[in-house]
Amino acid sequence: MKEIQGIKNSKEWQEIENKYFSRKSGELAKLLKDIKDVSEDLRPKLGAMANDVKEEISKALNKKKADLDLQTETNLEQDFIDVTLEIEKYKLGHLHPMTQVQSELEDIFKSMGFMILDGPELESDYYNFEALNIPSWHPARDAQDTFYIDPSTGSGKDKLVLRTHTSPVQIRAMQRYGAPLRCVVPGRVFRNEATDASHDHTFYQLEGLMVDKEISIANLVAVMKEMLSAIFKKEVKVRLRPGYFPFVEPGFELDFGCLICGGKGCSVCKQTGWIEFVGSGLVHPNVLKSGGIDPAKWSGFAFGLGLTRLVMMKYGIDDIRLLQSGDLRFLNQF
Ligand code: FA5
Repeated sequence: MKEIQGIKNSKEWQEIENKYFSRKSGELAKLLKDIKDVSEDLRPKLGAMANDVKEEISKALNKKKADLDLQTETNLEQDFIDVTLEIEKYKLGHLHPMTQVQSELEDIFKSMGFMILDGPELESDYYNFEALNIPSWHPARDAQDTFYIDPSTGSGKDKLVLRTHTSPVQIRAMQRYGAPLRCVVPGRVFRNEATDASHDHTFYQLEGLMVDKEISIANLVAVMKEMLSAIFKKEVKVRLRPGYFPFVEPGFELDFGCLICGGKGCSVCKQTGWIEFVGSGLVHPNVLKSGGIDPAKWSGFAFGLGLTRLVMMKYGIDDIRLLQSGDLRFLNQF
């Protein structure tokens, strides 16, 4: 009885109840088992006593349990928490505007049957230049001021570069999937640029490649138009002009009418009213060969668009460097 009086919580209550009432090891079970060993004339008396004791303990335990339950209820009342009260909400972040536009573009190209591919940012000189018809002596190398990596850090044979464009993935894709082929490759590229409002040293491009039978410039223009109207959902002025890239023939540059100044001239378009947006053209036969595809049977178009500049035009961002700045006052606006 003293033990039961001393119980302070339901855990202790359970321990005491086990101690006496456990079927296997409880004190009462042991006691009742031992009764069969006493002499026959004592047995009924002892049996009756044991039952009385059992009942008394059981009653005391039940009473204690009722007291404890009551106490718990009182505690609950004292510790009342209003779960319907407003709590401070977690501040959720959101996707970077670059990522948002990239996903939108991926959806548009997927709907036209293009695969989305990826390639290494640390690329070999071979894939970044040689395989794209730009040998080491070619003046076109000067157009993409390159971060070369110390050759002693590479595997030795191949010079490594931070890729200057997403075009090396054209070769990787052709080697891997052969023809026919439709893919786009969004990704980060690097150039040793003197930065300004429309040039950064680290920016994003989206490469496109389609290889099939009798591909022409008409296919290229159709895909460009489809993409631009899906992304801007409004009329955007574009102009196509001849452009030189050793990996296409013929080659074109496509420009936007600057949406920051409406074509009047500003620091983003360098007062010209136009922004260089995409390099493109029909894939050069040498490039198809590097990719293991027979140029006598297949032809293709390719383009490399400035994803970062597209984001600038879509949202009216007047300095490209804001996009990589990590400045929350800027990022929270999207
Ligand atoms: C290339 O990089 C070619 N690989 C594109 C290409 C692909 C041509 C397939 C033909 C076929 P270019 O250097 O012009 O081309 O860059 C392509 C686009 O990237 C430019 O039109 C521009 O929108 C963007 N761009 C270039 N340099 C920068 C820079 N420093 N900062 C931001 N965007 C840039």
